[in-house]
Parts: sequence; C-alpha cells; structure tokens
Amino acid sequence: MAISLLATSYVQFSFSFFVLVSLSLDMESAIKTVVTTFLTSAKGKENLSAGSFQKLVQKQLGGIMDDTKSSSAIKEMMRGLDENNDGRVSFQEYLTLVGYLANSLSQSKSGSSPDAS
Ligand SMILES: *[C@@H]1O[C@H](CO)[C@@H](O)[C@H](O)[C@H]1NC(C)=O
Ligand SMILES: [Ca+2]
Repeated sequence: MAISLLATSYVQFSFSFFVLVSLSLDMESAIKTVVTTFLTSAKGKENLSAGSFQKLVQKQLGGIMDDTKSSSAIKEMMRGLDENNDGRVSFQEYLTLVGYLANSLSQSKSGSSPDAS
C-alpha cells in the first residue's frame, strides 16, 4: 500500500517534472529562434538593413502582425524601432519589436487588449 502510494506520487512528480522540462525547452527553443532569426537575416552583419528587416517581417511575422504585405507599413514600423536613426535595425531594436509583440499577445490573451472591445 505504502509502496504503491509512493509509486503514484513518483509518477506524478516525474510527470510534472517532464511537463516543466518540456515547457522550458519550448521557451529555450523560442529564444534560440528569436536569436538565430536575427543572425540569419543579418547575414553576418551586426545590424539588419531595411531590406533584410522587411524580409524578416514578411517571412516570419505575417501570422501575428497586420500589414506585413505593405512595404511602406514595414518602413514606418522600422522608423519607430530605429532608435539611433541609422536606418538599420540593431539586435536591441529588434528585441523592442519582439517585446512589443509578446506584450500585445499577452494582452489579447488576457482579454485586456484596448482593441478587444
Ligand atoms: C550596429 O548597431 C550598433 C548599435 O546601434 C552600432 O553601435 C554599430 O556600430 C552598428 N554596426 C554596424 C556595422 O553598422
Ligand atoms: Ca538603428
């Protein structure tokens, strides 16, 4: 009896441990994707050119953002991200976009998005 109870809690423990591990691996791979997406798009350079940024947004963010088909909308967004106004998107500036998207996602999931009337 005691053994089977222990066994049950062990199974539960390893199950929740497994869930925890797979969740964190999920997050790890998401972070790696964020980094490699930038590096691949930058093609060895430190910052993204306007053209590379546009391709990145069109290829990777069409499902999460509106207006990714409009190159003028992407240019406008890039101007907003380009804090030092050098016409390029640095890794930090790119993270601003990632953070903005993550924030919008969490607001729409919790139902407190301003445009979710
Ligand atoms: C890339 O951007 C960073 C930060 O904006 C800047 O310090 C650096 O000089 C830039 N590098 C190139 C190659 O343009
Ligand atoms: Ca910049």
